[in-house]
Amino acid sequence: MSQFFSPREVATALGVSESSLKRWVDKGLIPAQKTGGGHRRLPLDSVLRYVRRERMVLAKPEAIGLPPGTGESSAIDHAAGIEFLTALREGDEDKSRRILLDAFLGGEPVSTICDRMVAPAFHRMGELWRCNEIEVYQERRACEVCLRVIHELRRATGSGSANAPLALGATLDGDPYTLAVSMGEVVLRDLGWRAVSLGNMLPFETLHRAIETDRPRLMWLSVTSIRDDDRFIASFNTLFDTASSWGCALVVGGQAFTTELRQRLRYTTHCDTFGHLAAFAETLHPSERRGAH
Ligand code: B12
Repeated sequence: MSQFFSPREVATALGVSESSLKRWVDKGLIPAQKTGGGHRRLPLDSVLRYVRRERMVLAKPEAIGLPPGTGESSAIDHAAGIEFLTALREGDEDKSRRILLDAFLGGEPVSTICDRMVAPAFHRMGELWRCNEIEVYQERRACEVCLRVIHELRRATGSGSANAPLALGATLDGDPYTLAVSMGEVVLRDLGWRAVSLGNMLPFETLHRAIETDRPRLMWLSVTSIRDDDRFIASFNTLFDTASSWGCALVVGGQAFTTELRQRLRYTTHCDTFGHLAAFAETLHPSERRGAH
C-alpha cells in the first residue's frame, strides 16, 4: 500500500479522464505527492479513501495493482462469508484482499467488517481445527494473510490528525493472539483516532509506562489466553488504577473475559464486538464520520 501511481494509472482505474483526475488532485481531494520533476504521484491509500468517500466504482482496479473485480460487490452476507472463509483456508490472498476491500470501498464501517466477516471466519476455522478438518499450516497461513489485509486497511483509513486523541492497544503477557488487537487499531483509525497497536504479549509493567509517558485517552486490550488467573487479576487491576489516574479509558474484549473473570476485574468498559468499541470511542471523541459511513 505504499505504492504510488501516476494520474494516468489512477484515471484508468477510476474510469475518468486524466485531466479530471489532475483537477481533483490539485483541489486537494486526493492527497498526492510531487516528484523532483514536478509529476504528481498518488499513494494507493489516498486513492482508496477517495473511492470510498465518493462511493465510486472502480472501472479497472488492475491499473492500480488491485485484484480484478475489486469494488464490484460490497455485500457482507452469508455468501461473502463463505467465500472469505474458503479464500483464507486456501491461502488465496488476492481473493481475501478483494473481499475485505470490497466491503471497505462499499462504505462498511471497519468495525462491521471485523465483526461480521473476519471474526466469524476465524471462529469457524477454530471449529474446523478442533474437528481435524483443517491443517495447522492452513490456519497459520490464514492469520498471516488476514493480518496483511488488515494492515492494508489500516493504511487506507489514514493515521488521524495531529490533534486526534491517542489510543494504544495490546495483548498481554503470554497472549500470542494478534488479529483482534490489530483490528482494534483499524477500527479506531477509521473513526479518526491516532490509534497505535503495541503488538502482542506485552508485560503489564511496560503498559504502565506507556500510559504515563504517552498519555493515551484510551487503551484497548484483547485477551484470548491467560496463564494464571490470580496473577492476571492482580496485575490487571493495578493497570486499571494507573489508567484511571491518567484519565485513560481501559477498554477490554476477547474470548478469555468470562463472566466470572469480569466480576473480579476493574475496567472502563467491556466489549463483545468492535461495534461496541466504535460506539464507546464515539462517546469520547465523536468522529466526523470519516469514510462513507
Ligand atoms: C488463530 C488461532 C490461534 C493462533 C493465533 C495466531 C495469531 N497470530 O493470532 C495460535 C497458533 C497462536 C493459537 C494457539 C493456540 N490455540 Co488458538 N485459535 C485460533 C483461532 C482459530 C482464531 C483466533 C482469532 O484470532 N479469532 C478472531 C478474533 C477476531 O475473534 P475474537 O477474539 O473472538 O474477537 C471477537 C470478540 O471477542 C471481540 N474482541 C476480541 N478482542 C477484543 C478487544 C477489544 C478491545 C474489543 C472491543 C473487542 C474484542 O471482537 C471480536 C468480534 O468481532 C481460535 C478460534 C476462535 N474461536 O477464535 C482458536 C482458539 C482460540 N485456540 C484454541 C486453542 C486450544 C489453542 C492452543 C491451546 C492450541 C495448542 N494446542 O497449542 C494454543 C494456545 C496458545 C496460547 N498460548 O494461548 C481454542 C481455545 C479453546 C479454549 N477456550 O480454551 C480455540 C477457541 C480453538 C478451538 N475451537 O478449540 N491459536
